[in-house]
Amino acid sequence: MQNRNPAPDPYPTRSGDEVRILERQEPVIWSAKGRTAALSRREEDFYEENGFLFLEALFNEQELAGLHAEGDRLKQEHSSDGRHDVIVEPGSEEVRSIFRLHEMSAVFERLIADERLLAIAEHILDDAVYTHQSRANFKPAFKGKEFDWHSDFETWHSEDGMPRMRALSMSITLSENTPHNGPLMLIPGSHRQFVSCLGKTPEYNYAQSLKRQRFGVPDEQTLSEMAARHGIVAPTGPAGSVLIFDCNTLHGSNSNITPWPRNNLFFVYNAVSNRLEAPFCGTEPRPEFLATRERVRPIRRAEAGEREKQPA
Ligand code: 6CS
Ligand code: FE
Repeated sequence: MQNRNPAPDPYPTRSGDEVRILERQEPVIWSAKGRTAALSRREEDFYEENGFLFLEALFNEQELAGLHAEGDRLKQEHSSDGRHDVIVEPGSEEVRSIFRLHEMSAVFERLIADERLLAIAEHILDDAVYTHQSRANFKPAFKGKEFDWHSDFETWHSEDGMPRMRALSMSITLSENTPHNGPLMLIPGSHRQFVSCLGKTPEYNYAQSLKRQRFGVPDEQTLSEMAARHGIVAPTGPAGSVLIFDCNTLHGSNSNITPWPRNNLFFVYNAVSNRLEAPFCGTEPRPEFLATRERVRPIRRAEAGEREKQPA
């Protein structure tokens, strides 16, 4: 598909052999600060400066038990049916990711609309929001493989046509994240710059990139410089914690050779005003299970009553 976006691309990437570092053009927090009960002023400042925020133990044990059961159910139900939205590990049949949680499961659909999460997403993005992508990432004990360094926005911009940095991710931990079981690592402050990456995106890149990402991974020199300047952090904590991070924060994770799985849910909230256009790298759009293009539905608040009526 030719890039039919009329305006010049503010974030060119994967267009050849040139690495460029470009300044971010958008704010990190779109609303006026201090106008939400969902985050304290300190939390807002931290997020703005670092491009992430870790909220420890936001969900209680009972809620967590319900989420666990639902995650296990989906994994069991879909582990061997070869669905295109269920990704297995490179070199084995272990389930690595299950996509489209918000359409596959009423429990996860409600969770995405949970006031504690939605209020933060709407505040930071200052707009109604919809689910751009949702997935469960299972990093099984002993065998779980790594995720290479990347900015999600780099992929969503080039392969999905997301125009601006007006999206964020929330990772809800279903198992304890320890320093050892492959927790998500981030480069704080990296969200302020866009690292334009090498290479040219092949068609159907996603079939490979969801197992092991090769395009959209910054070169080693740039990563070394960014890490030297900002350091690397890996928030750890109990199951039921939430890691919120900006769409352009560089992140990745190591493999898991411990006996403890590292499972989490991953929801991407995008501003409705930031809907997808044609992919900026000129490829065919990725399928809907990876990137919502057609079924854009603003997330409606789950009423407290509604949440209680239905079993978690
Ligand atoms: O493809 C995606 O949308 C996401 N998955 C990977 C492995 N990298 C980019 C982005 O986070
Ligand atoms: Fe990512």
